Amino acid sequence: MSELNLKDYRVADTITAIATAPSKAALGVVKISGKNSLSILDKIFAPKKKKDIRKEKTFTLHYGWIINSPKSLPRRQAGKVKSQKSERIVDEVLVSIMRGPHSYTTEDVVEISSHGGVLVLSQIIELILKKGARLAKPGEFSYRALINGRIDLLQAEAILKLVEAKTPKAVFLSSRQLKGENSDRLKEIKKNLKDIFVQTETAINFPEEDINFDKVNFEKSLEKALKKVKRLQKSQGPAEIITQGLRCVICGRSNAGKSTLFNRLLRQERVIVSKVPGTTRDVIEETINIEGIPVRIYDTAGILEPEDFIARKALEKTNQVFNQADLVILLFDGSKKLSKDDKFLLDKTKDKNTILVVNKSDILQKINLNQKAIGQHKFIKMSALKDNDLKRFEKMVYKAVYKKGIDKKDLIFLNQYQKKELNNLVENLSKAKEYLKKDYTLDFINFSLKDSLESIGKISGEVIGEEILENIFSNFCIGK
Ligand SMILES: Nc1nc2c(ncn2[C@@H]2O[C@H](COP(=O)(O)OP(=O)(O)OP(=O)(O)O)[C@@H](O)[C@H]2O)c(=O)[nH]1
Ligand SMILES: [Mg+2]
Repeated sequence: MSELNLKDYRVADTITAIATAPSKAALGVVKISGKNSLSILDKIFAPKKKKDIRKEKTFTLHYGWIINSPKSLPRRQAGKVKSQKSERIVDEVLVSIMRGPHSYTTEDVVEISSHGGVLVLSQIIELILKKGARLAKPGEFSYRALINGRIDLLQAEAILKLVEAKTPKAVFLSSRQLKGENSDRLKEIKKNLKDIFVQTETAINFPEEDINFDKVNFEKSLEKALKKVKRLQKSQGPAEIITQGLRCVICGRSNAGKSTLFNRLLRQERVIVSKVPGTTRDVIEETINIEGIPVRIYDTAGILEPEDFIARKALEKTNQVFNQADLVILLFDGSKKLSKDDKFLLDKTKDKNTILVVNKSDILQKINLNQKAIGQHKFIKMSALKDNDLKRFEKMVYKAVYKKGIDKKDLIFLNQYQKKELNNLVENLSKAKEYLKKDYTLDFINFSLKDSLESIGKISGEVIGEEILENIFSNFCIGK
């Protein structure tokens, strides 16, 4: 992606870009935004019906031809152009007009739908550039929407996530955020905080007026705001999992049935299964879909004491995916007593989000796994071979992602800057609460609230530095 500099984002310019993927396709779209959009269109477009395109209403569609005319022929008509030199015609198009402020950027926007050839699209762009527009930088249309107040930073993030979405659930959640549902949540928190901030300001600035500072009510409001913010903070983890996939590693001693379970989950014979211990000697990754969540599932090698290079390498890779895992599935062979390897792995997963699976429930059970060893982990007995309880197991995986207290509708997508600010927000509000409890002077509380309000402004994009904006929008594709 090209380097981006906010100084390039001169908002007075009329900008243009190809909005569709640069490949052979049935249709392609070129966008123009800015105050000269319509006058530029007028210079390159010959509508079928004679009309002054600059005067057409908003949200109207016009059929005609893009022409490469050296002469200026205002109010030309497609019929006339066609009968003249054909090399002047670039393409047959449909043009839509969206006048500001009711457009994506809030400026006058024109979208030209042409045939999708790369050459056609670049010829149209070239014509538009010749008539005075400049090429848009990555994300510049969305940037204009942001600074013109059409969207906030949460909605900008939602646009990015919508474009990248890999499952229907990710589409659903990002479109909710784009609609402004999370923006509204943030606005409400801001209003609450502003109210209590004003109370501290008044009490500090007018002490002589003996304003009754109602500590009990103040504490209640603060607590309420903190709760809402913490909920917001909690709902970002699962959102990330929904877009990027949950990393789920199957571990266990040799022959426990890891590869059997892996194949079952994939519904295909993806990896080799055999009764020979040490069959799998690599880490294999596949993505499955459990109730709309992409799960990146890893089959690993069961050898814990490698004797050759391949086994050593496999163990190294297993450790790597184990450390990054969001969820560990630790498999035991139910027909055998707990081994040294089992105990070692149990100890290793002590602090990990883990599901313990006692496999091979279809044959005689000898396993001696007591409650102490199970601890806080989720636990299931099943048979990967016979498919018993596979659905119940998948439900457990799903639930392991959505921990208690998280409402699916609640999820929020944030970029790294917004995440940092949300953490600051929680920290500052907790501080304010602490100060109040310890009867510190109101200045301390006032200060923390001020910082909190600033964090909210940074999350929504109201107050945000140029450098950060540059970084955010350079992740967008050109034309967005
Ligand atoms: N009876 C029974 N046998 C099973 C079950 N799951 C797996 N097996 C058998 O156990 C043997 C080992 O299965 P794998 O899936 O290869 O085990 P693994 O954990 O991947 O083994 P390694 O790759 O060697 O670490 C095979 O013969 C499977 O058919 C089960 O639920 N019940
Ligand atoms: Mg295996």
